[in-house]
This record gives sequence, C-alpha cells and structure tokens, in this order.
Amino acid sequence: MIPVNRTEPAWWTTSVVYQVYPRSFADSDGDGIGDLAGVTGRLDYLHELGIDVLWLSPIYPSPQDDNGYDISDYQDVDPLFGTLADLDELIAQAHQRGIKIVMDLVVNHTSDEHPWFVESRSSVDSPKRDWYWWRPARPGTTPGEPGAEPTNWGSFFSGPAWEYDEASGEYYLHLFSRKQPDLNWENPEVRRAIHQMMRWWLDRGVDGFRMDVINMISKELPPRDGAVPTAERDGVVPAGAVHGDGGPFFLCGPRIHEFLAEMHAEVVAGHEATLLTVGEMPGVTIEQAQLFTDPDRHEVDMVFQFEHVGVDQGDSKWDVLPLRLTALKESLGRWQEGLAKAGWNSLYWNNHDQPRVVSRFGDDGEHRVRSAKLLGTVLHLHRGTPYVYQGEELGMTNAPFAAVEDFRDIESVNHYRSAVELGADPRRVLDGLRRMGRDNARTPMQWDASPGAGFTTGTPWIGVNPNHVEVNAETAVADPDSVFHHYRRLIELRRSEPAVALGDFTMLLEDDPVVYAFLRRLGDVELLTVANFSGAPARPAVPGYDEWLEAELLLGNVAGSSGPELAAWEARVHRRTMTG
Ligand code: ISL
Repeated sequence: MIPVNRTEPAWWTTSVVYQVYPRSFADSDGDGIGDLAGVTGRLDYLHELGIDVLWLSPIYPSPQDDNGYDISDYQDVDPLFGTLADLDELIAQAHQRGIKIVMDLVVNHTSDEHPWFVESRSSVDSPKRDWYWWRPARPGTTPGEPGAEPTNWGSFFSGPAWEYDEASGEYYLHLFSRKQPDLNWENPEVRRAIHQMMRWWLDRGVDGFRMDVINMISKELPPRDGAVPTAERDGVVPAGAVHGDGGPFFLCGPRIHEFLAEMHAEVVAGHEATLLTVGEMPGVTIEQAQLFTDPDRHEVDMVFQFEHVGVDQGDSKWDVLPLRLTALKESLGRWQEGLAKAGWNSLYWNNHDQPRVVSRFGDDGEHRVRSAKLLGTVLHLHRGTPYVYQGEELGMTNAPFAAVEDFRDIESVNHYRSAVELGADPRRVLDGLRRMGRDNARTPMQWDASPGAGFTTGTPWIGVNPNHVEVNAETAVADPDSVFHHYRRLIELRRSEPAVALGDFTMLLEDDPVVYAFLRRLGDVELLTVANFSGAPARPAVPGYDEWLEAELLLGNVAGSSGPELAAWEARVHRRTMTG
C-alpha cells in the first residue's frame, strides 16, 4: 500500500543505505586509521554492490574520545581523516556514481574541547554559559563529593551523567562521556547555530543527515532523580546500576517534536525531494515514531528504533539472553504494522554500535555464509529502507577478543572497569564485552587476505579479525555464490520489484520458534518469504505452501533446493501473481 498523503512514493522507499565507519573502512596513508581518500578509493566496490546512499559516520575534528561522536568543530574535517577538499572529492566522486552522501549529525552534545563549551565553561557569566546544562550541586551536599550531583542519572558510558567543574563549583550534564557535554536546546541561539551549520553542509553538496540520539535533545525541566534499578543478576553488575535512570526525563522530551519540526522548516524545507533524514532514537515507541515520520508533520523521514536489537537482552545490554525468534518476529511485525499507514521504517541489523548479526542471530561457524544470506533476505524483504553496515555484505563476524586490552571502545573499557570495581567477576564481564561490545563492529573492513586485510599497510588501530584470510571482499566479489552477491541481488530486487519496496506486510507463523515467514502484497503481486533460523531442516507450516512451491522462486540461498522442507538456515522468496 502506498503511504497515504503522498501521491508519489519518496525516492528513499526504493533505496538502500550503506554505512561507512571511516576509521575502520580503508586507510590510504598507512597510519592504521581509515580515511576519506580510502573511502573514495572504494566507491567502485560500493557501486557494484548497488547502494544508493552512503552514510558517513563522523569525520569532523574531534579529540576521538568516542571515535568522533565528540565533535570539536562541526564545519571541518579531522586531519586523521583528511581535509575538506578530500570530502568534496568524495562527494563529487560519489555523485558521479549516483550515490548520495548522508552525514552524521551529532548535536545532542559537542566535545568538551569545542570552542562553544570552552567558552561556556570559562565563567558563569559567559554568554554561552546557557548553551549547556550547568546546574548547582544537590541542596544540602558538598559540591564535588559523591552523591552531590544535581540528579542521580547514570551516563551511558558508566558513572554519573554530571561532571563537577571545580572552577565554577557547578556541574555540567553529559549523557555520554564526560568529554561529551549536552547542548541546551532550550536556548534558541543553540538551535540557530545548529541550523546554520546544517545549511552550510547542504550548500556543500551533502544529501542529508543521520541524527545521532536526536530524541534526547529535549529534556524535561527541572531535571529530577530517576528510578534506581535493583536487579543485579548472577554477579554481573549492569552499567549504571548504582545510578538512576534519567531516560524518562530526556527520551522524547516535551519539546522534541517542536525542535524537529523547526529544524525541518529551517533546513530541510524545499529540499525534501532530494534529501534523506533519519533520526537515531533509543527507546522510541511506535506511537512516537508514527509522529516523527508522518510526512504531513515534516519532522524526519524515518527513525532508527532499538526494540528488535534489545530482544536478546536481560537487565542490561551485557546480560545476553538466547534469541527467541518469536520475540524478534513479534517486535518487527508490530513495527511493520505500526508504520504501515503513515510514516516509514528503517531496517537494520547492524551498525557501528551493534555486534555482528551473523554471530548474534545467525551461525558464524558452519553455516556462516548461508545464515548471513538468510539474515539479509529477511531484513531486506521487510517494508522500509534497509541499512547495510560495512562488512555485513561479506558476512563479517564478531572478533575473537582475547583480553580486555584488545578493546578500544570507551563504553566497553569503562564498563569493564566500573563493573569489576563493583565486584563483578571479570571473566563474566569480558564475556559480555565479547558478545555485545561495539568493537565487534569496528574491526577493520576485510578487503583481502593480506596481513592488514587490505585495510592498511601500517598497524591497524584495532586488531584485524584473523578470519579475514577467508572472509574478505576480494574473495566474495569473485564468487557468484558469496554473501556479497546475495546482498547485491537483494538491493537490485528492491528496485526491480515494486512489491518489495511498497507492498503491504503480513506476518505469518507468529508462534513458530524456528521459521520466520511473511507475505508482501502489491496489486496482484504476492511475495512469500520463508526462513529457517536453525541448523536443522524445518518445514514451513504456511497454509498452502505446496502451491507456493509451484510459484517462481525469486531468490534463495541453497542451490537447487525446491522441496517442502527448508534446509539448515535456508531462506526462500517466492513470487506469484494472484488471479481472479
Ligand atoms: O551502544 C549503546 C550503548 O549501550 C547505545 O546506547 C548507543 O550509545 C546509543 O545507541 C547512541 O549511539 C550514538 O550516540 C553515541 C555514540 O557513542 C554512538 O556511537 C552513536 O551511534 C554518543 O554520540
């Protein structure tokens, strides 16, 4: 069904976005860190894959406390990654190949080294004091002492969300690291400065924005204490367990829709036909997402929601539960339904914050190739805009991190330190990091079997996964049966088969613990996807499946398979035209 309120479906309904994490993609100068010239050098590969949009994780000047999500200048390029001229070249080269460039917009916070914060911190009378969240200590406490923070909120990267500034005797808010102070969006000057900066990027030729934790920019006033979780499971102390949950006060806060509508009016209006905006929104509900993405409301085109990447989590992200396929289907199915009439889904398994999906929901051993293809098939056949994270199209896996020293990510490093300090068993904490740590996504892109995986000729900033000798782009491109070519076909299918992009969605077999099955329908075309999420054969209990076996097999991942039973990790997409 074509979304209501729209005569022509938006261009991004038939598009696929590819995310590049520049630090880990391709290093052109041998310093061990990926860079912009490296990305430009690999555009032909991306063109062959067939993607429409490239989302570039932050390349701005940054102290790199959180790998560039701590920005000290919004309008330049960090020398680590190159120059503005290199970025212009990347944009031009991408455009020549019909690939759009979407920039990461990180405006919930800046770096503490951004001149705005340096100025804000310099004095309580600074004209920029109010650009950030400065608050006095909790009444009746001694400023700087534990527990004197203005609220009990924990930061996402362990420890309190408030940092004491001795010079002024006040605290500033940082939902992430202490080097990422939160901007105060209540202040109209802040909003104007951000809008101006965004327009500057559009003038430079970029095609849109992926908006980092954008549903956190509006905070409920005054900031108050959050609930303190009590559960501590089996000796694993969840990050933030000793802190309160500030989420209810800053997730989709009171002015969020106003701020996004204003941003749209100030920056995007008039360019809707060519731009893409996607809001990253931890904790967003379907009801909120409907409002954010309803085209009539002019806020954002789509959001990244987090529900389906939480189905294997217990009390915290480090407390990993086995996947229940029924829970995954229930969640994704509800989102499909919720955004069917107005609004739009984004579809993703992976990004730079998530472990590798083939290790998480698939089988990264015996059935790596097949299960990677299955996961791609299931995701890409949903309704929404699919995002492919670098290396996903090769079936890249989690990394065999041996010790805590192998991790680089501030979230993992801080969590390990604080959990162990609080008495958790280091082996269990390490086990959590291995399974859920963000560095799993950040090991270098595997281009070939050479010692640096074709990523670098130098020493990589984080270890290369030793399986690059087998899992790499060179091998995959040369093999027509590879995960790469399967993704290429999926991307092509979205363009050639309108039912993939625009068909309505019906989940089937909701209670089946092993088979994921759903229908897509557009006009008289019907597509059935069936996928066996297990290492044993399974029969899809889809009513009338025998008749489907007579229909066209659009795509599969097991050569020559045709019977009523699916092999281990087999996925099929059938197509038929309804008659009568
Ligand atoms: O992975 C997470 C921590 O458990 C997420 O909560 C993550 O921090 C959240 O998805 C927000 O992510 C974005 O903002 C962060 C940055 O570290 C992430 O890389 C970015 O994607 C702060 O800018």
